[in-house]
Amino acid sequence: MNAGVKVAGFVAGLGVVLGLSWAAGAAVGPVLDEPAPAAHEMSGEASGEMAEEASHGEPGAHGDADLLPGGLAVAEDGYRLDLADDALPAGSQRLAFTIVGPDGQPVTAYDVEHEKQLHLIVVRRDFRGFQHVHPVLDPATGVWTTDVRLAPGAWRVLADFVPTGGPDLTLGSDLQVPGAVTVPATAPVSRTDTVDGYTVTVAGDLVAGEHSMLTMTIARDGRPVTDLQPYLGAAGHLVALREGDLAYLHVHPGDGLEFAAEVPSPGRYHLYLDFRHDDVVRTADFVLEAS
Ligand SMILES: [Cu+2]
Repeated sequence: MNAGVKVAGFVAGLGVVLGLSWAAGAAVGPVLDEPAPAAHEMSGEASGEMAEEASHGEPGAHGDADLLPGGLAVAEDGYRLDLADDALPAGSQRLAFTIVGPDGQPVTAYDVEHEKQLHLIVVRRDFRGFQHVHPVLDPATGVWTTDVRLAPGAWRVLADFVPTGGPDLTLGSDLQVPGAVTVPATAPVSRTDTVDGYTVTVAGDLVAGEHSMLTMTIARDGRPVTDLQPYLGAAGHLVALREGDLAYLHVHPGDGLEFAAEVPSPGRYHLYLDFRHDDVVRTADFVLEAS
């Protein structure tokens, strides 16, 4: 995916059309997903999901794979996300965890997807404090560690990974941060975000159960940004979380930056776009309502 090259020549700045495939996190089998990271984004075809599901050898466990997004379960297909701490103090903290495999041992071998062995999302349940980080694995113990910034409240930790020889998984676990919590009002639908002087706008509408197109544009000082740097092998990196249960979707724009968005149900979705410019990765967030 030479997304950076394509972005540099894009007349209207960055036109990122992002594809959302809800089944990707939970139902993509190892066989079809291994040849290229791009396969991750191409799993939205119903027929493909069925084939991938069959490759698990556990069709019953994914009987509703088309409707079941990733990130809702702490364990799946014999793999479990095990946080070292169920609670951490507020502030900058070291977060540690293991992925325990079907044999009861920490998993130490992972496939690289989107340039990383594991993608970790840490976000408070009210969708504040979003962090997309890449923990470091101790290959001897299987312990992953990363630094995160925590404010008081209930947090969700989502790990997106492919154990070598296993399925593509997104597992989620709760993390409590004691302290006085100020509960903000529910964020309204928002199509524009400004971060560090960059104005990021999303166009397009989500329609539940259908392929929808989302187009992102990034501008600074009123001018389109045309020299975005690739990040994780793509022009941008999108995470979507469903309001209510924080069901998780992890996608990157693919070659040509055009994908169809597919969400499983009506309601609000919180989108987080990581983009890289002038050697800094920033995150813009949006709230869309799927009809
Ligand atoms: Cu990542």
